[in-house]
Amino acid sequence: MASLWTPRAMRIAPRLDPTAVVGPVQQRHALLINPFYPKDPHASFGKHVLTPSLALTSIAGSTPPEWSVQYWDENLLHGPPPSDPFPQVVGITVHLTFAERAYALARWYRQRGAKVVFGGLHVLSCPEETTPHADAIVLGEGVHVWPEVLRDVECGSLQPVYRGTYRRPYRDDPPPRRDLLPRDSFLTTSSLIATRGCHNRCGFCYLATDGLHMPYLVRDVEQIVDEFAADDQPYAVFVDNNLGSRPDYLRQLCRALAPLDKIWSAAVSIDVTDDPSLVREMALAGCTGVFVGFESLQNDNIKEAGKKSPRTEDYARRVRILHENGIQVNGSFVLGFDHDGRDVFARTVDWIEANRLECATFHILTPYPATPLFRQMEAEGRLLHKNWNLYDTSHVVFRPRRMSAEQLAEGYAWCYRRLFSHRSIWRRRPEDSHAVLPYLAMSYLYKRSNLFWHFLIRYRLTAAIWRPLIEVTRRRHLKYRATLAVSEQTPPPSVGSLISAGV
Ligand code: B12
Ligand code: SF4
Repeated sequence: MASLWTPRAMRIAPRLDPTAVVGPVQQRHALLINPFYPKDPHASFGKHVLTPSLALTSIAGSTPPEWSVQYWDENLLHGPPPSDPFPQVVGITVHLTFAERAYALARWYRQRGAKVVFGGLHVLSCPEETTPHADAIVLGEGVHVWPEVLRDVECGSLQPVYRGTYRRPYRDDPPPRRDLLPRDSFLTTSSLIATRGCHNRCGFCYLATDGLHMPYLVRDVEQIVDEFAADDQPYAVFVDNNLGSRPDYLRQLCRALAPLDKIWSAAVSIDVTDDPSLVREMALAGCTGVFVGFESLQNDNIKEAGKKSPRTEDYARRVRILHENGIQVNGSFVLGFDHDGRDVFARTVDWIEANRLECATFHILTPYPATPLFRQMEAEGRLLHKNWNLYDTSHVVFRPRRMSAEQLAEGYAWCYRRLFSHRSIWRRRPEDSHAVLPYLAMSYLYKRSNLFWHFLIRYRLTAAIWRPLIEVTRRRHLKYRATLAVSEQTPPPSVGSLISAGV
């Protein structure tokens, strides 16, 4: 069983010195902060340094050239954010799980003379709560609003609220500033995004938040190819909500990516397998893993969540289509839906093992504020509290229908224990014997090495350890792909890659 002892640095945010004295405000200097959040010891710490969020690098990309900009991610364990030079503006991305930390950071910088601007999902969900903590908030899309915010700061006319719209052509966004990222600290700095929104609107998803109008928009495939090529990394992670919402676009993107000879993974819904020829195109374009939101193996749960999805009885066949194309599957499962009884835990993990999913993530059902699920739970009096720190999908924050909150919490922990056990890792090994060794190496490193991850993150060794493995994977993939291309009729045995998809 993996140790659940968690180093202090993974649990508690770095201290902000209340007595610190700072230098004069540096005009036209902006500091962008991704605040600290505590890590779930049941899951892998590795996922936090797989690939960075694009929120702040996107904002940095639209910063006017006369401004200098600095990026700080507190989760890289290098202490509190810098204060020398002292920024004129601090931009903070706010999610509900780290809202409290964002408020503490804002207080510290505002007391010393900086203007603090908030953006991100929680600002959109709970504007009244966030407003008093910042000088300005940006609701929704921030890239096109940010230059206006900075102009207003320069003129001394900063407004309390700015509104971004998701209705502009997506191709107009400048590329994110990946050059600001500490390259050694991430498995890959190539977080890419090609699309926005999703063809679904599940009641528990943040995309169903009141006031969020995010049509499915796509960028030009050439923009994606150029960004991937420019970042000089062998592996990219698409952070799109659902890269497969428009199959025609995904096909076009795959054809454009194929000549790069690089590898990538992406989140897709399982209906991407409706057309196996599209899955083949993904493999031929370098896709080695997908993160699939199966959510539940109970059709009633899927139906009530409003997700348009194939019947769950057909999931196994669809997983096989991905495996037959050498694409690893990281399945995402939500526990605690109204039709889930106490048998849900064993049934879910049994299914994962029977279908040899290389990886899986579990989430306790969490009603995000301002979503239909939240309204339903609130109306039914089932919310246990509104302590957002615990709305992180690893704590139970509502009263489940068919089991107790304690049973749900224990079942969740049990699912991870079982998934990361030697027995389960072995049962899920790829059928292709050549792929077993890399799969085991990756599984043990990713899933059973949280203390090692702490060390790698702290000493910026993530890239040094992972890149050689990625390069080996890329080469294996290229060989495999050559066999795929010539044998369209008889699919060759699946090859495991070291990289499991997703977050
Ligand atoms: C990369 C990623 C991660 C990474 C990095 C997270 C991090 N905080 O650094 C990892 C793998 C570690 C991760 C972990 C988790 N994640 Co995550 N993750 C994502 C993902 C896939 C991409 C984020 C991204 O780059 N988006 C693209 C950027 C451009 O969009 P954006 O963030 O909305 O930013 C825009 C605006 O909001 C605004 N904006 C944002 N910040 C700022 C700041 C300023 C100053 C301004 C002006 C504007 C602005 O402008 C930006 C450009 O328009 C999203 C899904 C998604 N596609 O967004 C999920 C997502 C954010 N994650 C989510 C969740 C639930 C989690 C986990 C709890 C999952 C888990 N159980 O482990 C953990 C918790 C970690 C945490 N507490 O943050 C949820 C959040 C739901 C919610 N309502 O809060 C999302 C939305 C996924 C989902 N579909 O449910 N995640
Ligand atoms: S399919 Fe996934 S990304 Fe799309 S709305 Fe449902 S949960 Fe959200």
